[in-house]
Amino acid sequence: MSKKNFKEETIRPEVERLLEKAWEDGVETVWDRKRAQEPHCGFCELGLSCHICVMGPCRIDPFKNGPQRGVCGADADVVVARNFGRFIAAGAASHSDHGRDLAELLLAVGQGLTKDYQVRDQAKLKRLAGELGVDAPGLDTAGLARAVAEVLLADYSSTKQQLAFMSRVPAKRLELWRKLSVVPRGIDREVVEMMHRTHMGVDNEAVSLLLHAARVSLSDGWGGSMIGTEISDVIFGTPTPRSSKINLAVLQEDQVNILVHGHNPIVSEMVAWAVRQPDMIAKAQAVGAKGLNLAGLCCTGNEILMRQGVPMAGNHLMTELAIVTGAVELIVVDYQCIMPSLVQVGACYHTKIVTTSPKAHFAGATHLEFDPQNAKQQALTVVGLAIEAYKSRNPDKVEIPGKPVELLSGFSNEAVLAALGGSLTPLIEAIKAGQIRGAVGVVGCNNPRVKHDHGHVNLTKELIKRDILVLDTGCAAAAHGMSGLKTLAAADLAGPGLSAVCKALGVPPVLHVGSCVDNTRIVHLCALLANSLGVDISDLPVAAAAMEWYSEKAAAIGLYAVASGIFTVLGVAPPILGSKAVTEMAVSGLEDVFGATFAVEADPFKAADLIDARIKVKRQALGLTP
Ligand code: MSK
Repeated sequence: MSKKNFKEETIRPEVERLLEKAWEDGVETVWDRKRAQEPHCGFCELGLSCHICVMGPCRIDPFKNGPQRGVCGADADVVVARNFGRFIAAGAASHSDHGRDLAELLLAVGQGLTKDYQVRDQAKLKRLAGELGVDAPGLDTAGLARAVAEVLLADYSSTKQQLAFMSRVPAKRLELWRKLSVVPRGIDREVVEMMHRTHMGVDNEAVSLLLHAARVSLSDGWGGSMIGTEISDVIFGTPTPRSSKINLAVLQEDQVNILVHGHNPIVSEMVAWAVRQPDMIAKAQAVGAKGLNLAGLCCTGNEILMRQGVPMAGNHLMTELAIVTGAVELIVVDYQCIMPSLVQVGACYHTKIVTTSPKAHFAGATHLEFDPQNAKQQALTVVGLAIEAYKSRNPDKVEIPGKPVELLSGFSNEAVLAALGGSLTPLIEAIKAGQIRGAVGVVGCNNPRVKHDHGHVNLTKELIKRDILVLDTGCAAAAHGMSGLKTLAAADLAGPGLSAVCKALGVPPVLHVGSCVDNTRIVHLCALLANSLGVDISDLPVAAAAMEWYSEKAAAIGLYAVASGIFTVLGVAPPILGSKAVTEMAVSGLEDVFGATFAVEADPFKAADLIDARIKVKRQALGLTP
């Protein structure tokens, strides 16, 4: 990359400086590789290339000069819908498999097969057991853990008619899903059925494929992801508000720096335990460091920030740049959103990459597999490797730009309810009075095709200015944190109504609700609000936005939001524009089906206008001032 481009890539001066340093150090980054891929394949961008079978691969010509059908006879609509169906299935599978790992861990806890993990939130376990109908009198914590895990693991099967958490869905919404035959049955079943439907010669009708894609996504949002969130709270504790710091400058020049990256708290929680062990701190000091410093990246960072206040070093596009500081001894990863390039970037410095999941091996990384029996021991080994790596650090290569930014995190639904005094009534009253005009989930990734954090931060600033509360997760949450939007002082950036509510409650106008799987907290909160008001989720003045999304998981989240009745703005178009039928369905037709649609808008200021207009319409329909 030539030097002049750095400013165009990010809103953050410290990221810009590290891009420059990467260039000086001869390190290739995601932005370089993106440029090397340009121009991107137009057929693929439009969803018009098909490699589902080997009669092809095939391409449908969008300009109608070339082939309009693949070798099998599939037209543009079928090719696009099949591809999109598989895209959603992959995203849902990723979240749901993460949830399964947690359900299996809870089962192991219940069976007494691990000493390293326990139930930290017994009250939540009891509540969940009651909700799931397994609160048998006389069951101790282990018995409840076993029973809850068994019920939730059964949701992955193909023998049920509906998932356990359908009990949380407002009656009108569930009735609609029943009419449309999209009530999710088994989590694995819906994904498998999508793979079946999209095999050549099975489902060849775009609307039918899209409806099943919605069913798959619902099995994620009200199934696999929800299981992930709820069990993480049970095992590791339900988040409560806590302050911490964020930005690359949470790395410490005089300490052994360890980063956790990925999604699942199963590994990061153990590493957080290991760095607190006095003998490990002493070992770090013995090699000349002042101590051990742990920080997070991406969603596993969100998990331990929410629950333990462990600082965050940054979001998706900053993962390579964290290594470029020259101050990171080790990155320990679980799975998802971990660029394979981290191994090559690490090799340019002294940074070790440690993989931990049997599902996620990286060529060139050190593999230390974690399981419920060995987790603490493996975490200690990881920390030992980091201390060893510190000896190889080259002080001349160390540069940690910027300053840490304060933030408040930990707003689980339980914490929100507690802040409101135990009931949703004050929030509902504030919405009715127009102090809070609505709420928006601003979520999702970074994407090198979008200026880093520009979409998230500008949209959110616009929304809060208009008295719209923002709830955030994932890499969007880190973006907001680094821009100072998760502080009490940020209330001054909000409109007068939202600002007054935030000041009265002592909360920021942008509430961090967690990682990507924790978007389920948002849909659950919407369900609670809808139930309180006796309406459907689609009647609420709410919306969602993913301005910089890149992953299949984000697409699955967007689709379950829309299928749940939440208008959703995407800053990057999904690969569906090659089909008029599929595109029209996504941006308008779904309104008649689910009472919500997608909109595609890359400009965060225009996206704010779209959301604002939607909120006005919903407020008026409820008889409220717009
Ligand atoms: S980590 S899915 S880049 S939000 Fe959840 Fe960030 Fe997107 Fe991964």
